[in-house]
Amino acid sequence: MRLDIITIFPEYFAPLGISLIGKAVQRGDISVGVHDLRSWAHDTHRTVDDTPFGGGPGMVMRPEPWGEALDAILAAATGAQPGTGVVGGAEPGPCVSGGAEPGPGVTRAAETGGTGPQPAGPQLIVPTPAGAPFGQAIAAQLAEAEHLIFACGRYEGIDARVVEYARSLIPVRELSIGDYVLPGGEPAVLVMIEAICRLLPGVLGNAESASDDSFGAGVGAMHGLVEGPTYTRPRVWRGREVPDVLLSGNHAAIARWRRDEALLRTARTRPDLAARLPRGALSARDRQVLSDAGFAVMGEDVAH
Ligand code: JAH
Repeated sequence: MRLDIITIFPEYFAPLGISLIGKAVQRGDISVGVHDLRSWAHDTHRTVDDTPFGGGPGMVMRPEPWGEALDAILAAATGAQPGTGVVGGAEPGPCVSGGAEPGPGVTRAAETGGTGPQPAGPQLIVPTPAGAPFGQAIAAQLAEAEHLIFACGRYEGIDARVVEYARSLIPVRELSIGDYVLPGGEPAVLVMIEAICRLLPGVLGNAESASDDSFGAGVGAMHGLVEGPTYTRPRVWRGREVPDVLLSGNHAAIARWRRDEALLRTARTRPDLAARLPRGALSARDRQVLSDAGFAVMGEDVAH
């Protein structure tokens, strides 16, 4: 997988050089380019912002550097192999300005919604509080992508014509990681890259961990539920014991206990998720567990 990030703070992405992603980059499973937007600002102060048309507070990112940045990255993607990833470092290669002619593979205007297969070639991801919610399902879709380009906005956002222009070249997704405003898109991009890359084959190390965790990738017993508690040694710590069932060796009982805990925790802390559980997701036993704990269970009084 190829990742390109456009930002005015390239140093922000130093963490991509460590841990699971750092190792995947070293192996060559992922290549990362971090690009300073100011490389494509040509005035003496390398200005990337300007006052908003129509008035209002703050500043807006100017479209020209963004257009050149996208053209250059798309040209590099379709021409020779992209240069070696630059993590937390300087701008790779010379700035291509003007007529970067997108070649085959970047001229589709198709939108990437829904759950279908990922388009070949690059797509643009723009973090914004106005975007569609980024969740595990979208992370799993994007883990199938060939090339993701992330555009980090700052200030009051990027001139709207940039996304419009990008959509004329490649699929674009505006995504939100939650209902809060950040000073810029950088933290959201790190979050999305971590969530996507841990799903890549070989990146996590333990193939089971990704499918059985909270929001497990659409399969598995815990789909749609958050995880219950986990324990390791020592069996007794500061007077607190690990639940006996986990030491019983009875795998069916352990699985049932874990499901009970996941159901109760989901009902307690994520009523929004509990309400969205699809019809048929809860067994009679599941319903009993929830109603014993005092939760109203939809459909429990419905005769079939
Ligand atoms: C803020 C550009 N969903 C979280 C999120 C994502 C992006 C931004 N804020 C919050 C943001 C300023 C400029 C993007």
